[in-house]
Amino acid sequence: MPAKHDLRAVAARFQISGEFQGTAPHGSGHINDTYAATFSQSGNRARYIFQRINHSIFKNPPALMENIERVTAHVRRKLEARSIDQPDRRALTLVPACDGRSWHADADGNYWRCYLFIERATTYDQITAAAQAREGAKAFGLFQKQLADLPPPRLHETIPNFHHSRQRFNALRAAVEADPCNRAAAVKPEIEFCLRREAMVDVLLDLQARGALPERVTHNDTKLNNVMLDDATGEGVCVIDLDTVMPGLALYDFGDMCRTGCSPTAEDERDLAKVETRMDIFEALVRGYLATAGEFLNAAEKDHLVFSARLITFEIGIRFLTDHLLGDRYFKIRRDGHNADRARVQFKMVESFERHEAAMDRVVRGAG
Ligand code: ADP
Ligand code: GN1
Ligand code: MG
Repeated sequence: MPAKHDLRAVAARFQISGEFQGTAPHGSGHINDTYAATFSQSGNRARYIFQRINHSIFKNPPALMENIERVTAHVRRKLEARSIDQPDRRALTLVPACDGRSWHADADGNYWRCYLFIERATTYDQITAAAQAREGAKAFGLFQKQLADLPPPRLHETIPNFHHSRQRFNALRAAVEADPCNRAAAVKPEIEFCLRREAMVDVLLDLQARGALPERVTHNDTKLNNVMLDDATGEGVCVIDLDTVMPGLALYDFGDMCRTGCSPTAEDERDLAKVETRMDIFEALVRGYLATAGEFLNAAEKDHLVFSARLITFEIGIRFLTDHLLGDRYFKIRRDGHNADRARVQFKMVESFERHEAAMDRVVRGAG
């Protein structure tokens, strides 16, 4: 696929030595445009990641980049203080633009950033082994732990109320009522599935309002393809996709790991018969996450790990369904009905988590 943008010109605006050799779209994210670019530097090949920030979703890219600068520098300082090896592979490293900023705005109003490419590590849209789940969850838990003492000020909310499940539910209801693309009738069973489960959306928000669940610095987009696993050791080496790192609940992060890890399928699988909870993966996620986050989570957080899997899966399903009804304006799609397919997978997983609730509770008790 040819690049949509002039990446050579973009790359020239960053502090990179050597000769630009080429670029290609990279990864399978739904939000940003990501490219890998290759440079020749004194005869060696070096790769960089260039990303065009989706500014229709992230309304204030400079504020978002300020968050990422602070977060990556904080993690980096921690790694260096402990003399952890290969800090360049364990935290994203921003490459500065020629003017010293961490981003470049082009003439078309696009915002670009550049990271060192993390070599010899891979992200997986579908995980196939419990060890991958354990390592991914361990890395996300460590990430929360590393950011627990991020000095003030509070991070910018790059998307306000991102995980406000009540607002997400109300947005679905509004989309059903407006039905601008006349799609509601064809997804009536999916809409009814959501309406029957309305009570779920207030549970964590109420606990937070009562002070039982603390606000923390969280990642907020912990699908398992947002952590790079080392090709040689399998270790969760680096947490990536930091656009939504901001104040949130730890449970949102754990829930999204379960959403993306527990089903053996991709999140857009069309054969719903294959969508089921893998209990060995759930156990690996719990054990991996508690290995790094267990020491700071409070009792209410631990008590709601199982619930968070159901809630976040439901919430993301609601978002896919809402986007389908509104004409696919948010998530990138690659086929007609893609967002409806994604929503159906989430709802199938919600049902599966409901059926497995007792077994999942036993796993958490056994791991605690
Ligand atoms: P999106 O928000 O669109 O999901 P990501 O930041 O997750 O964008 O990047 C998309 C993909 O690009 C990732 O899944 C990963 O495979 C790859 N990627 C991102 N950053 C790096 C990096 N620094 N080194 C290597 N690969 C990366
Ligand atoms: C998006 O950026 P990406 O593709 O990792 C989305 C997440 C959803 C996810 C569903 C900023 O994540 O919230 O859970 O798709 N990110 C944003 O796959 O909306
Ligand atoms: Mg991503």
